[in-house]
Amino acid sequence: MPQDHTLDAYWMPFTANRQFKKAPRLLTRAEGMHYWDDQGRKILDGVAGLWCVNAGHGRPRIVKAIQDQAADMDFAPPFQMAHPKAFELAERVAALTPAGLNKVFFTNSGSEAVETALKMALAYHRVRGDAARTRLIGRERGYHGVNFGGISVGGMVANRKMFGAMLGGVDHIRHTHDPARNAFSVGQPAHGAELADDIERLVALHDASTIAAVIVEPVAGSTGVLVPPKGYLQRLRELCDKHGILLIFDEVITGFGRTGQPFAAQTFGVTPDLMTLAKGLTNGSVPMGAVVAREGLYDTFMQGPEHLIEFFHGYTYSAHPLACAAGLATLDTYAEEGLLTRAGELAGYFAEALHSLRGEPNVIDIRNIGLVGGVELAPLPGEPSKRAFNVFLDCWDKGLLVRTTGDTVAFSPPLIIQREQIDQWVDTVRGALRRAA
Ligand code: PXG
Ligand code: PLP
Repeated sequence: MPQDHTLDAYWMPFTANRQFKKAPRLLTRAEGMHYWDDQGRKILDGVAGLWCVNAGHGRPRIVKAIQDQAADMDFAPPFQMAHPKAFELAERVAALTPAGLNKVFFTNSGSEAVETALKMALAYHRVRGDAARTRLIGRERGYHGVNFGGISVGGMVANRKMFGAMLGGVDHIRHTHDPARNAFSVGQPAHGAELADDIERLVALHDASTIAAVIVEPVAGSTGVLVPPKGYLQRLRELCDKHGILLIFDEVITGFGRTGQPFAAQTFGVTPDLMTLAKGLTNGSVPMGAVVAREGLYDTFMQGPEHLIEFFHGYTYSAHPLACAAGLATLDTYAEEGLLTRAGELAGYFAEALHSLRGEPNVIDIRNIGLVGGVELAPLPGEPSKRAFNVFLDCWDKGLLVRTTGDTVAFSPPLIIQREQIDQWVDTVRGALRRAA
């Protein structure tokens, strides 16, 4: 264990810094389904790093691609210049996304992808001559990263309340979490399609002519794995079409095979106008995000003199060569091993295993789709999120990495997981729940 002073300088993100620094959990190696900590303990990765290492850790093809790219060319300016792999990766991503979504803009994270998509939506209406459409609609309990646009349309109170007024002109539709009607649903809940009609309330309040876009996660991940009720996303799509509002799916977690198809848009059969991606795009190996836009949306920007920049936006590290190399090798790995549809093959087994936790102490709901699941616990009186955090610490002690959010324990493993490892996750969490009772 490092000495105390070596832990001082690092201000850790989204972490209980003082608690962590008293008893650090340090990861030093990773391969396949496992991490090893600084004590040499082997830890089963139940959360794909942070919902991102979909092909498992240390995949040789990805490692080699990054090494080779670093040696060949470290960096290429992305403004008024480019390198071949950026085009190649864009084409490969476009081939996986739903038909019609085929213009790919690269960022370095999911948060940046969200900012980019929101700006695209605003600029799109303006270049169309519909400049009054400036309002952005998010959803309660949404997570869209941590930048100002993302927290403005986001709906996590703790991520918003410290940061002042954020963006103006934002409103939110209701979330879909309805345990009274839907607790312990296996897969998509039966009740709640009508919650999409909340769009009509905001249209009545603000008028459709002022609304640019609606952004939702097809499955809310960070706020506790909230699976869309049957028919809900279809209804959102219909209402956005009816009112000329763009629909943005934030697929940062759901993208790259998590729900059983390459994208949740395909799993649920609903195509958005813009889609944000990150995480699984490079298997978590090099930071990268992307926005994928409808063909016609891109075309709308392509007017005016050809020497002028059409969209005043971009990052120094957009389409970074290392990220593009990693992304191409990642997509090869997914394709070779059929990983983008593997969650669908395992979903039945996983659902049964996960729902076997029903009846364990303090379990008040279980939710699942594809290879993502949430086990919601009754909060300790007066101490929200502590019960789940204790389960997290207990599992860590027993050699399992889980992710907790609020009082929900989330399951989101690499898509290479074996059935015995699903059992190990469920049994370890079961033990932790019983020990905590
Ligand atoms: N949108 C969604 C839907 C996400 O899940 C982001 C945007 C932001 O991506 P970046 O790469 O900027 O972090 C995310 C990220 C958690 C957790 O505890 C989830 C995320 C990030 C950190 C923690 O569930 N998702
Ligand atoms: N701040 C300053 C002073 C900069 O010059 C730049 C980029 O040139 C940025 C912020 C943005 O950095 P990035 O493009 O990596 O997002």
